[in-house]
Amino acid sequence: MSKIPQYEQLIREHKEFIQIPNIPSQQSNGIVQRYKNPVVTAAHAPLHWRYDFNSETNPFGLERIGVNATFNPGAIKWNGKYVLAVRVEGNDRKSYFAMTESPNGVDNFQFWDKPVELPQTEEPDTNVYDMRLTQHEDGWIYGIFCTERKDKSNPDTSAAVANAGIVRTKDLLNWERLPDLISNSGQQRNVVMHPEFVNGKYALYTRPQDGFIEVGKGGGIGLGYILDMTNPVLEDEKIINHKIYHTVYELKNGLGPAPIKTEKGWLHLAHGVRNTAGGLRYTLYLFMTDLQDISKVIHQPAGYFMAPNYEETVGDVPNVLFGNGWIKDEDGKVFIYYASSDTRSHVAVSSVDKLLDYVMNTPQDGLTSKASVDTIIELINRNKELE
Ligand code: M1P
Repeated sequence: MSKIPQYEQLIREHKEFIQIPNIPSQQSNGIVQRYKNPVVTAAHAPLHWRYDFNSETNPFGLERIGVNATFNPGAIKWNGKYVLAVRVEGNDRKSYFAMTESPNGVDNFQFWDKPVELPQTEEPDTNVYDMRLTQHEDGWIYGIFCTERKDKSNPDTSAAVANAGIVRTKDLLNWERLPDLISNSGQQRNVVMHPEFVNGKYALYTRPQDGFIEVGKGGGIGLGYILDMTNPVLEDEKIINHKIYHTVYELKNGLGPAPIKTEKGWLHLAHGVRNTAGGLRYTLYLFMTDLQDISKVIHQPAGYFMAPNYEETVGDVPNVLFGNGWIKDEDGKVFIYYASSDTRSHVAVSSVDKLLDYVMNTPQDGLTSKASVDTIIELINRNKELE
């Protein structure tokens, strides 16, 4: 048996591509430092997932199984490596999870040998995406993701039901599937586990919606509690961070990854969505909740801290930044992993100190143009006192 003639060249070029060093991009607002290249793209997907290397069964050396996009990664520091649980989407539109790791968090991301083989419940998932990883104090690493299935009660071929699928692991290799979330909402996406027990219970952030696409009356970031993750019945779900008219989270408001604990409060990364003539616009924003009462928002700067830049607006679903993974290093550095336009994954680097300063000292949204101008005038006057 011989390998396809292109084999050596494909392998060499793929290796060279993965090893391209990443460098900080030139512009920075001081809050985060973006990097020039995306960290994970479809071209990073291993060749042995895509090509049949046997020249007898693949005489033309064609790519057999295409990868369309690599986005919305969950993130965790594991054995000293920066590990992402990437949403890999095939040309067939199905998403699956695959782990990829980097030695430094900004480049050289290499996929593990095989994609995650996700155990199924009695009702198989049609599509899975957007895993949030939480290293919980109970000793497990939980992965909570969206499981999507056809809405059998609706004849429309695109009618779907979204719920939170739950897995847990101790090594990121062997995953135990738990039952899907049991909640009062018809649609649950963007479910994230808090890393600590709250009054002996698991705490989960949610984003209930009335319909798969339509948000309806529901929405905003919810918080509820579960006694036993093997029977995940969500209790006391309440919205702690609402959708608000004429803000960046007017249409949808959902949490990204599990919050980072700081001495000032729990730091949250979230996405806000608004509608425009050009479709939905997803931006990233930050807020902080109280260390003792995690349902209490204590700081929320106005608007976004990251929105799609020109290059990031281009992709399968334009004008989207989505972030569901970040890693805090021991020295306080924070690696924010986010995806642009449902196409590729990026990193932006900051620090706990900078993010705290941003969250605690940026004016909040006054909700009117007049209030925004008043805030600017107040800053101008303070600056003039320095002259
Ligand atoms: O296309 C933008 C996003 O749409 C969905 O997210 P949400 O439920 O927050 O609206 C998901 O498909 C997400 O993966 C995607 O990035």
